[in-house]
Amino acid sequence: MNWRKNIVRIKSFFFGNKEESINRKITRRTIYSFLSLIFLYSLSVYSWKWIRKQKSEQGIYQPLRKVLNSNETVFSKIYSLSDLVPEYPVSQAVKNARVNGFIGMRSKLDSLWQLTIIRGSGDTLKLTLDDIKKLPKTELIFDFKCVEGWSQISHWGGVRFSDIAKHYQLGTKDRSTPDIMQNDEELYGYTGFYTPDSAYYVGLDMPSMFHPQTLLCYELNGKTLPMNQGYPLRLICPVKYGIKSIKRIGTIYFSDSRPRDYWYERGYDYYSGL
Ligand SMILES: Nc1nc2c(c(=O)[nH]1)N[C@H]1C(S)=C(S)[C@@H](COP(=O)(O)O)O[C@H]1N2
Ligand SMILES: [Mo]
Repeated sequence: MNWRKNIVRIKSFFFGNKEESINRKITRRTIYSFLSLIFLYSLSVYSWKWIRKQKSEQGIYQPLRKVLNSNETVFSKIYSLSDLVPEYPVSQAVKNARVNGFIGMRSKLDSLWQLTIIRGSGDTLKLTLDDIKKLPKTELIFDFKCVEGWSQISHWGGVRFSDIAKHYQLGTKDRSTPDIMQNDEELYGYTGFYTPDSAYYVGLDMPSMFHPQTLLCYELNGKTLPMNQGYPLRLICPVKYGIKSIKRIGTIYFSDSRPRDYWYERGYDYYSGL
């Protein structure tokens, strides 16, 4: 047999030829689909095994963490301070807002609670609830979204974070009045929060903190914030999933690196933008 004939045979084995019978054609294609099935299956098993062998970073395997981080790059690029989340009429807000998450809220609240704001090293500001209530009140009725998959329209009242920050010169390294629109060089990159017992903690990027609808809230449905909704003061950041809206704030601080974040350390997206 000469080599030419062999090549023709091999070729028709893989790709068929004009005289091929229907039966042979079917057999050939069955073998193909079988082989590709086995190939794709092994590929997915091997890639999952490979991912599992990688180092884990903040509660999640590194390759998956990379996916979350690149999501962050895209989302923070399209984020705009002037894009407001939709607001609703009061009639659409739920009367009994759902309570979700009790981390950092199990201990008894100190009756002498004050908000601690660490402006920079050695410069700490303490505010009472009355101090905070002296600033202009802002209300927000919006669709609150939790990563667990539920959402509801709820009605909050409090002070814009940007109003507090401007009034008390917060978030800048030189303690000047912050101005996010001016691409402020003096502005820290992040704001961090802790509950008084430090059990729950979050970190948010400054553009989200200075969003005009980001509030430090002391009211729900026009009344004092209930204990399980974060009394005396909670964050409502409507451009983020609910995980970032920390209830019962104890301490606020600023930093250029990402502050610790409870759910980030357990494998969630740090940015958690909507
Ligand atoms: N201190 C504290 N804040 C928290 C949580 C928590 O467990 N502890 N859970 C978060 C999550 S996951 C959500 S969805 C919202 C829920 O707020 P709600 O209880 O007012 O519905 O609070 C956030 N803030
Ligand atoms: Mo949540």
